[in-house]
Parts: sequence; C-alpha cells; structure tokens
Amino acid sequence: MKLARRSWAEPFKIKVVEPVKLTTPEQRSRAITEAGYNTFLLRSEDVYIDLLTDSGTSAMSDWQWAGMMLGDEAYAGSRNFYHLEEMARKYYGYKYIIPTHQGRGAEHIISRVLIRPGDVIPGNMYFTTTRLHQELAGGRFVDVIIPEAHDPASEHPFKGNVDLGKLETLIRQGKERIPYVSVAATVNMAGGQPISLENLRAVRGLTLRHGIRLILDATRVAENAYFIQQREAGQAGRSIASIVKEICSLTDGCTMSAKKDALVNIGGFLAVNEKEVYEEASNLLVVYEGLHTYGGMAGRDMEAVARGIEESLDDDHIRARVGQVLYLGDKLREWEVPIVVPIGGHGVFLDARQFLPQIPQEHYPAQALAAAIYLDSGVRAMERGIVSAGRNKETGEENKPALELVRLTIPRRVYTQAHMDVVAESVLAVHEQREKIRGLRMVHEPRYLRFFQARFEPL
Ligand code: P70
Repeated sequence: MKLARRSWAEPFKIKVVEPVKLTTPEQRSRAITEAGYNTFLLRSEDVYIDLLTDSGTSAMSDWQWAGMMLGDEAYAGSRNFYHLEEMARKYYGYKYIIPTHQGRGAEHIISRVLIRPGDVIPGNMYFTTTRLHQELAGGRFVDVIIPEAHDPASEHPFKGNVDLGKLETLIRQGKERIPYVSVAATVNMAGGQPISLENLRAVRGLTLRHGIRLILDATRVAENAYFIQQREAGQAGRSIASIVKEICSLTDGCTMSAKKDALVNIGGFLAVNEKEVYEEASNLLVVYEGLHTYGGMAGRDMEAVARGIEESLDDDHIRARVGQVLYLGDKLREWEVPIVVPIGGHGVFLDARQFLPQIPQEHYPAQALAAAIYLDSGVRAMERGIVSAGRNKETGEENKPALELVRLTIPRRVYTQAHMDVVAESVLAVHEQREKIRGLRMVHEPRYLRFFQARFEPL
C-alpha cells in the first residue's frame, strides 16, 4: 500500500507541561450556571481544553523565555524596546513603532488621532474592539466586505476581500469624511478569512487615487499570508515573511495585537509611516498607555514580542499552526457538522443557525451552543453572533448579524492532535443531541462589549 505522507507536523518538541483538569458533568453544570451561561465568566480551572481564544494563550518558545530574563526594566529607553522596534521595522516595514499594552490600546490611539466626529470608516467587516474605538472617537464603521463573507457556506477562497464597488460608492458620497479605510488580515468575525494580495492592491490603488489612508489590522497577518501562499495565483513559492512585508507595504500603518500571531501572552503596537501621525500618537500614548519606549509593557514583555515576531513568520511554524486548525475543521466537516467554510486560520467556526434551527436569533443560539459544548466535555468556546454584535449606536436596537457562530479557537503550540480529536468528538456528540438544546434569555447586559460580562438563563 502506498502511504500518503502527511503535509505538516509541529516543528518543535515539548519541554514543559501544564496539567489540565478533567471535570464531572455535575461540576460543569454548576460552573456554567454560576457563569450565567457565558463562557467568558467560567474559571479557567473548570475548563479542560480552552478554545475560548487564541489571544495571549500561545506557548512561548525557550528562546522567548530566555529573552524574558533579559528584560531591561528601565522606565525609559529599555533595550528591549529598541529590539522590538528593530524587529517590527524589519518584518513589517513601517517607520515608526509605538508600543501598546495590547491591540485595543493601539486601536484607541489611532482612532483618537485620525477620526473626527461624523467620520465614516469603511472596513472588511467589523471587529468588536476596533469598531467600538472608532465609535468612541465619533466615527461610524461601514462594512464593505464582499457579500460572500456573510454566507457561512460560500467557498470563496478570499472571503476577507473588500467589495471595491461598495467602497467606491462610499468614497463618492464624501471622501472628506473618510479618515482611513480599515483592513483586517485575516478577518476574525468572518471566520478567520483572508484578504487576497490582488484585492489589497486594488484597494490601495483606489484609496491612493482619493488620498485616503489605509490602516491594517495586522493581528493575524502571518496566517493571512499563509492562505495567500497556498491559494493565490503566482504566490506559491514565496516565503510567509515576504508576503507579510508586501501586505504591510500596501498600507500606511497597522494596529497589532501581538497576543495572536506574535506568540506572546501580552503586548501590541501601533505602527505608522507619517511623522505627524506618529507625534500625535506618541503624545496620546503617554496619557493612556505609558512612555513611548514601553507603552504598557514590561521590558521582558517587549523582548518576548521581538523574538515572537521572528518566530511567527517562519514557514514551518505557520504551516503547522494552520494545519492543526484545518485538521480539526476537516474532521467536523467530514462528520457533517455545519461549520464556516473555507476553514479559517485561527479556529473552526460552527454555524449555530444551521446547528440549532429551532432557536431564533433573539434567543442567542450561538451562546447556547457554546454552553452546551462546555457541558458535554469541558471544552470552552466563544460566542460570535448576536451577543457579540451588540446594539446599534443610534437606535439602540440589537444588531442582528448574518453570521451566528461559535468559535473553537486554537491557541498556538499548546494542544495536541489528541486534544483536537476530543474536541471534534464532543462537538459531534452535542450535534447528535442538538434538538434538546434550548435558547437563552439575557438577564444582565453591560453597556460596552456586552459579550464579555453578560449573563443568561435558560428559557
Ligand atoms: C480574540 C481576541 C482581539 C483582536 C482581534 C483583531 C482582529 C484587534 C483585537 C484586539 C480578543 C477578543 C477581543 C474582543 C472580543 C473577544 C475576544 N481578539 N483585532 O479572541 O486586540 O485583544 O490585544 O486588545 O482579533 O479574537 P487585543
């Protein structure tokens, strides 16, 4: 028999382990009730396999940990800042690097610097924190992603693409109100879907013609580059690092949550090319984050980011990272569990509308599904549907997104293939009992980013 050789395996071996706890159904039932059916409110000790997020949950390498011991904890001018600056410039190519405590710190600063009340910010689908900072600065986010992105079953290879017609219409309606176009690579809320180089080049061409800036959310740009390498015509032979560099070169700056791609537990930065924008940003930085040579991070954290950036762009790393996500997704797909296709870069997204057709969106099907998976096995997932979408800023009505999803997010370098099998088997078991799952009623609703702290009760 001819063996098919597998296409990826982890380019590392395991040196340190952290025990995780198996719980009983009774313990889980108590825990989810106490958590108000919100997986964000569970204690991590009550979780077996934690797929809440890939944010800040990666395993650092021995090289990164060694760097932590070299933290220069000076208030000003830490050598680790200069190392971070050097690596960010080298790999992303921007001129000015402004460290922040995490991604939303960078989003806050850039929104405050560039947005004026009444402005409109077009983007390839909203992200919760990004949109909120745009709104708090007086702006309004307008979705210009291609329609396929809102369809979980569309196999479009680049569901993160911008709909150029929609963007052009917005520009024609008043370009003076558009401080920048915001592009994410990959698009989290669409299911970790990439934008193509061809589309990004076209967006760049269009915005340049109208003198509008392009700001990248580079949080998962390495994963986006992997999909370009694998799927886009003419890109097959290129390294991840060179594709990332080109993506960044097509934009005027980026916000970065280093907690994802860059393999650290905390950190981020804002990067820009314009001196005046840098000056204004670093001035706001001292008010909200910290001095421009630490921005809310310890020296050791900055060293871990500097080293993590380099590791994150290694071709073998990224192939194994996305390969593990595809492994889980392919398994669920084979078993006919409804998921978002194509499978994304950082997680597998369950389509809760199809999974639980008996639960109307007002009864929070994705929230209920995430709770049901936890109850089954102690696997923690995250709601990405109507709860996450929040309320309309003007009318106060609940936003009703087309996508009602549960995200099984895979931390980088943390779990094994056997863990992925356990997750897939649990989701299948829940799928087989799906008609027993009931909807929820929200009994506590915070004003901002309600999904983090909202509480629910079963109907
Ligand atoms: C997640 C995390 C963070 C994130 C992101 C993109 C594309 C910016 C940020 C902000 C954490 C999270 C955030 C809000 C709701 C749920 C979870 N995403 N851009 O799990 O970065 O967290 O460092 O401030 O995905 O997807 P940060």
